[in-house]
Amino acid sequence: MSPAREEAYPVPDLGELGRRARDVLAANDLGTMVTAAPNLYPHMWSWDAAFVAAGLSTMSVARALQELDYLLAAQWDSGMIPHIVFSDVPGYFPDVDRWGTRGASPEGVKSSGICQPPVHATMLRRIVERATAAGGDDARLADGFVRRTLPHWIRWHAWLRSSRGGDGSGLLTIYHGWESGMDNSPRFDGPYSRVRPGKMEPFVRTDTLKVTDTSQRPSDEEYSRYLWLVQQMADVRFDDARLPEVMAFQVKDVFMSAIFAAANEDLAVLAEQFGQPDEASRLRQWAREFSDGVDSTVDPLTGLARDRDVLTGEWIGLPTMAGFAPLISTHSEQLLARQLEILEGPDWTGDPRLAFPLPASTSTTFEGLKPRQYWRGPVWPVMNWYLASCLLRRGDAKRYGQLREASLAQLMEGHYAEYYEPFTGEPLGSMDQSWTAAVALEWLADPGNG
Ligand code: 9WN
Repeated sequence: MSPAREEAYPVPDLGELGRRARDVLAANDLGTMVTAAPNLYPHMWSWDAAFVAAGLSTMSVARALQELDYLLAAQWDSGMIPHIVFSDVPGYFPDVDRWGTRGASPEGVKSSGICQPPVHATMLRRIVERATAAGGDDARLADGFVRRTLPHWIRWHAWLRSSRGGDGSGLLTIYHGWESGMDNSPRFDGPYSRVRPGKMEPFVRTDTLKVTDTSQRPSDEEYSRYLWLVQQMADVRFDDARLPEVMAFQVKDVFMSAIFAAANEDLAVLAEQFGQPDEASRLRQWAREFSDGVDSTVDPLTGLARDRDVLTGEWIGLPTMAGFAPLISTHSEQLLARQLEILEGPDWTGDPRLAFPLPASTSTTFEGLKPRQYWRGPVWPVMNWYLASCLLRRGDAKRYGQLREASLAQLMEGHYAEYYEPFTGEPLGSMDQSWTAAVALEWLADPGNG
């Protein structure tokens, strides 16, 4: 790090950061679930819940497992884990009625009808390791939890593999940008441009009542496409088999596929530990299949991984964070080295204009960069922690340590914001985002030096 950078980094007050993170999670906790954020997202989101559970486990393994249990209770008969489990708090749109999932979801479950990236098994493995190291009640609880829930996590992975990745490409298909978790990323501009909303119920958004600077959120036109896709699914009663025929948006999501590859590996470790060697070997096969699938998308010119529009067959090779999918899942040392070089180069963390040397959601030199708008440029703390934790798993304590230092310095500004402006470090979106607080606790709990 340059001397100027060095100076810009105050030594973080870890105690204060940790206390604030705990306060955010406690305040967002409804008792049954930790909502993704107060006001803006008053429900449980699938991948948020997994990150939140990891953060919670630094304080209470029991509370962390309860969070995962609550999510699992909403699992559909097909094996899908829905992207939202609704609380009774009003004020989020689209709500369960607009989703039209009643009858398709299990009796008594109030959920959306799509999924999100499968980070759960990876977070569960983390929690189990933490609990095992602590011993005593924590270890016993985690042991019982894995024994009881392993079949459900395996069913989730089996559903992803068969319903979304059964074509042998080693890549998962998404039918809505919300499934990627990176809703309005420029990755999806091409596919969305071909979604032509038909006749549907009028709607009133609630997000822009809460984040009143509308430049930070997707546009109304984007929302009408999001809602049209929900309607297309509801029209076929969320029948997985019919989605390929009817959906106007179908993308092979490379980042989600990499997450799936890593999660299969983690679930295989748990299956092995818990006496299920046959399941472990099936999961390892999927891990390999999807890690190869991700590698196969890399553009030899840019070195970045690409999505693919299923309906047109076109590659989507924009410089977004998804291009670094191989950092999560590749077995190729050569590809890993190339990706790290790009990551640390002038288009990403090496851009001297950055407030902190952290990867943004798109390259900072991308012509379509919108530094304040959601997934079109801001820095997302949760993504940085996830990528860093993947590097640490590979034994790269040095880079983990650098990302940790920069991430903690970023969070010193006093909020746990959903996302940050890359050049000024201004907090944006929700100011009390649960997963941001959760990953702060993870950074604090794990200095990464073993
Ligand atoms: C739609 C909850 C979720 C995250 C997503 C993020 C955002 C929802 C929204 O908030 O999406 O699912 O209403 O904008 O894009 O990654 O899980 O934090």
